[in-house]
Amino acid sequence: MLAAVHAPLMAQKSHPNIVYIMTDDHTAQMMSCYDTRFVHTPNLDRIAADGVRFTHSYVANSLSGPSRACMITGKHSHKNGFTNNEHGIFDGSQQTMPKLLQAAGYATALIGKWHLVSTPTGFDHWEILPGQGDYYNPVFIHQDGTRAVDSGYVTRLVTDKALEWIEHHTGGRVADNVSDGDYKPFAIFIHHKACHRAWLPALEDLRLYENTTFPLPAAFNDDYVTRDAAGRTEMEIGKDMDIVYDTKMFVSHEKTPRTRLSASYENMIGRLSPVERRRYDDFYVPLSERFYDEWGTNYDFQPRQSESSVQGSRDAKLLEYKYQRYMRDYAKVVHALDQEVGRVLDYLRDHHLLDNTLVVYTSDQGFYMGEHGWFDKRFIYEESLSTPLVMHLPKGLEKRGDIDEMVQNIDYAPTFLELAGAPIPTDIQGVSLVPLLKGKAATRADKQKIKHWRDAIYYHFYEYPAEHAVRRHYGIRTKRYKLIHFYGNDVDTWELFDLRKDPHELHNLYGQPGMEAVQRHLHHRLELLQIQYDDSQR
Ligand code: SGN
Ligand code: CA
Repeated sequence: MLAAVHAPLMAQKSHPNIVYIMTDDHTAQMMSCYDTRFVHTPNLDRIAADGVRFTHSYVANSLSGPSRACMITGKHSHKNGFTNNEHGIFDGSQQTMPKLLQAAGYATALIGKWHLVSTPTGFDHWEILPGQGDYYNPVFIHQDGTRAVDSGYVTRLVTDKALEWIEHHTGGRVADNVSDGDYKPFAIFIHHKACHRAWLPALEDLRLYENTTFPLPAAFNDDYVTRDAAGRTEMEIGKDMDIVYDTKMFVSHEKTPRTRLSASYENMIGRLSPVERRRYDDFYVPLSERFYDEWGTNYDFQPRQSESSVQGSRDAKLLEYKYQRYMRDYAKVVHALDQEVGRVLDYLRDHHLLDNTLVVYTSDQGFYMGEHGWFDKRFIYEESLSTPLVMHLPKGLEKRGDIDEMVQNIDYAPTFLELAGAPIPTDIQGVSLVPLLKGKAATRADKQKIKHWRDAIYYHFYEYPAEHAVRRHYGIRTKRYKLIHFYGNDVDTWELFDLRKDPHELHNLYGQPGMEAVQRHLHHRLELLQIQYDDSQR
């Protein structure tokens, strides 16, 4: 199935390979090198421990397709044209970083979730999941347009295919034995489906984390007072998580209530073979029977009035049950991801490729793990604006430990191009992170760039009306403050947060006495960013 990629070397062999691993909806709270409260991810932590961890890493538009488009173009959504999942079709004829890498002599490959609707361009080899893809026995679309089911769990299959391509490209040789000119430097984009909703674990991981009771996060019972748009979403664990689809309370077709998404759930687990299904049911059915014995069909969640009215109530008990199930399933899915990333790292180590390879681990955006009572993403609020970003660096990039500068997913394209020795087109809006990665090797010019690094980022989310009902908004985040404008037919509100005093963004200070100067300054900065990025929304 693999396209031939052996071709004469063009790029300098000294240019590093790039292994870019991007997961879906994997948030920093669920990665132990960022947050030790919930899970243990030893392999992801290895990348941070041997390399660098970005502590202020953000996306430009917290949604899958838009994020991917920002990443491969180095441009904000209004420039790359893919603003939302619902109506977006990526224009693959435009300039992209994979195409520029190809032109610089790189072999390029893409495996896994693509989600940009149009056929991938700029990759010598690709094999993608249709749309969101499936966890169990998923279909892959091949470069010749054919579709076929692969048996197994998606996280493992994506990794298998990625390693198979690297093996094919390098001839499987250990790097020390490869003479210059033998194969082109490569860039592979490994895009996992995990850990997207509905968080279906690998069968061997079903029983993990079952004895863990996860602590409740900050603002779990948020009442959204002063934040109008936040109070009008459909992403609350309590009222919006589907008891069958999300919480997996399913006994059998006959014995399970029909919910909005129960048919979709039956389709997802209907992909399992009879033997696999038995293993799956052995775990979830007893849990579900106990749940329905206790709750009957009376598991609907009443919208809450205030925090105090929830505490100790029946709804509070149901909410916490759903939260624990959500956390456990998500944690299991992350476990497989961690193991499979470990397999890639081991492969690179065993083939002596680590010295000459940049390994990036990131996600298409962050996610809410119960903060504000939510799952999903979309908002410019911290948990979903942020995305994990850790890197193993090739020789020559000597920085280690934390990098605290504000970086954004539009910066990946110029970074990879600089490492490939390719010119960075002037219409790319991100900036190369290479100066931040040099450490001891930084030149005076690099130090100047670091000194004058951006002190604010721009964000714009467009997908409304849509699932989860998050209103359109744009905003600015500086080191200390955030200014947001929610806009549209049914909303026109501003929010301002002091992240130092209010890290969980509960107190909207917009229009408050004493905030006048800060507010004026942020409005001005926001306008400057919109001019800089040429976004006419004002
Ligand atoms: C699906 C999910 C949503 C999710 C979007 C976008 N619903 O529509 O919960 O917000 O994807 O996610 S589901 O019923 O299909 O699971 S994204 O990461 O692809 O942008
Ligand atoms: Ca996503």
